[in-house]
Amino acid sequence: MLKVYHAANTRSIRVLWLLEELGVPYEKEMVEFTPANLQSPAYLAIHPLGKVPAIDDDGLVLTESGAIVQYLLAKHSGSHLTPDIGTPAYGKYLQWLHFAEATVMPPISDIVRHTFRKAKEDRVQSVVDDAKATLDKYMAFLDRELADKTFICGDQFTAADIMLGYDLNLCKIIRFSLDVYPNVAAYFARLTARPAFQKATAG
Ligand SMILES: N[C@@H](CCC(=O)N[C@@H](CS)C(=O)NCC(=O)O)C(=O)O
Repeated sequence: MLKVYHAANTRSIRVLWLLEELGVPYEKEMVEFTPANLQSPAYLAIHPLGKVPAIDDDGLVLTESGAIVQYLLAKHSGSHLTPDIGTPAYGKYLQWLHFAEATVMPPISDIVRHTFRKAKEDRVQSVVDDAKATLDKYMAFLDRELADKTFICGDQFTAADIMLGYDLNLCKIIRFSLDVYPNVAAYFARLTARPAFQKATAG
């Protein structure tokens, strides 16, 4: 059975959320999210960089949450979670799917590292301040984009919402308030109301 290496609050939520939306059975392998465990020989044999998520699909080990999402969609008839391949809408969908990891996550990661993960003496406040200013710019952009949309690609819920929804959930966890971006806040509320999101974030 498909195995998902998961740790609470991490990008592996994207994989669990997608699998819940697809109704594909999986086995959840909890990963202790400590440097000692992530960098242990046993875990590095699964993810050579010591990160989550990773999946093991009958011996095929994949890392990179976005790639895992695209692989699982292709393998498990996830066409209801993407626009039709090859259409302009599909191009926009890919843009948003990758925007979530490639653009939005770096400032969030900076805030996480310099607020929680690094030793107190290694935290740099100016990194946090810069990251918050960058994130504000991205959220304001997202707010304009969502002004007349239910989901990021329009009326259809897609896997790009799963990728982005994780980012917004992390904003909540790090107390980066979404209240000043009303369209983003309403969008996030729509996403968190989904049973699949609730199952994926339950533990
Ligand atoms: N681009 C990768 C990033 C993976 C990543 O950085 N995961 C974080 C958790 S959300 C992690 O494992 N961090 C632990 C570390 O870097 O030591 C992906 O999307 O899968």
